[in-house]
Amino acid sequence: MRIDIVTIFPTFFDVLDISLLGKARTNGLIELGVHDLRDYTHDRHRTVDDTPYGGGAGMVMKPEPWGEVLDTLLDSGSADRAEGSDPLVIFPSPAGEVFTQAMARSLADEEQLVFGCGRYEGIDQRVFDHVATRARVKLVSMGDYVLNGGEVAVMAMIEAIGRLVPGVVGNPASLVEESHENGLLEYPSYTKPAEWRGLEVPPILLSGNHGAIAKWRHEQQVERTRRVRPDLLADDGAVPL
Ligand code: 6GU
Repeated sequence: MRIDIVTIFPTFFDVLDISLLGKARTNGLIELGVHDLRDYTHDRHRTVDDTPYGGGAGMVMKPEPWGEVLDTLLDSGSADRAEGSDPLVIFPSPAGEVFTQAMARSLADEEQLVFGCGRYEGIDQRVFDHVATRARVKLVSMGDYVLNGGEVAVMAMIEAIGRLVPGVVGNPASLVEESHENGLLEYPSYTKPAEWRGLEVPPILLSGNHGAIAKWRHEQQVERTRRVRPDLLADDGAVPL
C-alpha cells in the first residue's frame, strides 16, 4: 500500500518510523510519503492561508498549493494504475463521515491513499471540487469533538488501517478477537498469576473447557457492550455475531 500525507507539520509524522508501522515500512508492506504543503508555495513567506471571502473568523487554506501538491501525487502513479482504480483522497474533517473499524477494513484494501491535513478554519472548497474530478474524495471525522487540525486524526487512521494490511500484524488471529471486529467490545483478558493482590482470575478460564470459555467470553462482550456502548447493539437488543 502507498500512503501519502500532505501537511504543514511534516515532522509530526516522524513517529511513524517506529513501532509496527515502522517495521511495515522497512519490510516494504507500506510505502509512506510525507509532503510539506509549504514546499508548493512560491512566495517568500511560504503562505498557505488567507482571509475568508464573505468575512468571518479565522483563515482559510489557499487553493493553489493544494492544487500543485495533489497534481504531483495524483499524476505520479497514474501510468501504472489500472483503469477505474482512481486513488482515494481523504480529508480529515469534523464535517466528515465518522471513521469506523468497517471503514478501516475497506481502506486497507486500497492501493494508494492520500491524506490532506487541513489547518485553520478549513480548505478552500474548490480544492475538494477539483480533486473530485480525478480521484475519489472522502471527508472523514474521528468523532463529535473538535481538533485543531487533521494531523492527529490522520495518525489514528493510518494506525487503524496499517495494521489491517496483510503481513503488518504478525499473528492475524489477534486481529479477529478485538473490540469492534465482531460489532462488540472485547472481552476482559487475564494472565498469570492466577491470584494477584487478592484478586482472582475467573475460574472458568482455568477450566480447560474451550467451549465454555468461548461462551463466557461472548457473554462478557455482550454485557460490556450493553453497559458501555448500547448504541452498538441493534434497537431490538439483537446481538451482532
Ligand atoms: Cl478528522 N479533524 C478535525 N480538525 N477535528 C476533528 C476531526 C477531524 N474529527 C473529529 N474532530
